[in-house]
Amino acid sequence: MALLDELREAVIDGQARVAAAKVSEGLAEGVEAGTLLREGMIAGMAQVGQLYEAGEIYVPEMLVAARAMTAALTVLKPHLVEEGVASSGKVAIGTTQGDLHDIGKNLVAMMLEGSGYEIVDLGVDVPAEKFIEAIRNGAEVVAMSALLTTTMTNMQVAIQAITEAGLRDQVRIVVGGAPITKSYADEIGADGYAEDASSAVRLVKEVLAV
Ligand code: B1M
Repeated sequence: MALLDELREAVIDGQARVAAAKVSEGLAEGVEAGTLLREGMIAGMAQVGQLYEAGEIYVPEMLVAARAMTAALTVLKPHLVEEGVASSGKVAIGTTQGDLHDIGKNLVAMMLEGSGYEIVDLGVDVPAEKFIEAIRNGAEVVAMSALLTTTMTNMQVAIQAITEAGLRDQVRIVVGGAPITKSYADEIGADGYAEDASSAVRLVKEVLAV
């Protein structure tokens, strides 16, 4: 579809206003929010990653692409409500220490919020102490996101610190992000792993039901 191609190109080229306008246009034409997200925006970001790996673009171009993605997500947010999830709870979410990638984390937070969960967004580059503080303030679930192989190990550091603080039994810990796998989540003692934002909503519902 031409509109999805244009949305993808706008994200790749970092044209924030065009990306946001294409999302509005798509929604007005009846294109599903999930289709705009997956086939337009996320496909665009995947291509940005490939271009970066191939040395065809550099960090500044990645940054403007991320801004375009964020602008498009802002328009999409009210339409990203997951259906059929009724339960609620308090979820603290953040990217692990050293990690500044927040688009995926924001998307997970938006979907959870749209599904009735109270979100405490701890932001990016979150040290273990901030997760601990959020648990002490009543978070029932901690969701950690990491996009770098160098920062994913800080998930384990945070889980260890939460355990040492005597809080491990009163919180469910879920993890995700491009380099994370189910076996890594098991290895570091997390309660669950989700591949994308919709499965994160299902996962949070599951771990709260245990
Ligand atoms: Co960076 N970057 N980046 N980057 N960046 C990657 C991750 C990379 C794969 C690019 C590449 O080489 N192909 C690579 C990592 C390599 C590695 O570790 N193996 C990389 C690198 C190397 C770097 C720097 C080191 C570059 C440098 O400075 N030399 C640097 C590190 C900065 C830091 O964090 N300390 C850096 C910087 C940046 C920018 C700041 C320029 C920018 C981020 C801006 C921002 O986020 N505000 C950026 C971007 C945009 C990317 C790519 C291109 C796109 C990431 C993204 O937003 N994807 C990325 C390449 C790629 O992913 N293809 C790349 C879209 C997003 C919707 O997907 O985040 O995967 P994602 O989230 C998904 C799932 O993973 C899941 O659900 C989301 C929705 O489906 N999920 C969860 C995520 N978190 C979850 C938590 C959960 C559950 C599911 O909890 C339960």
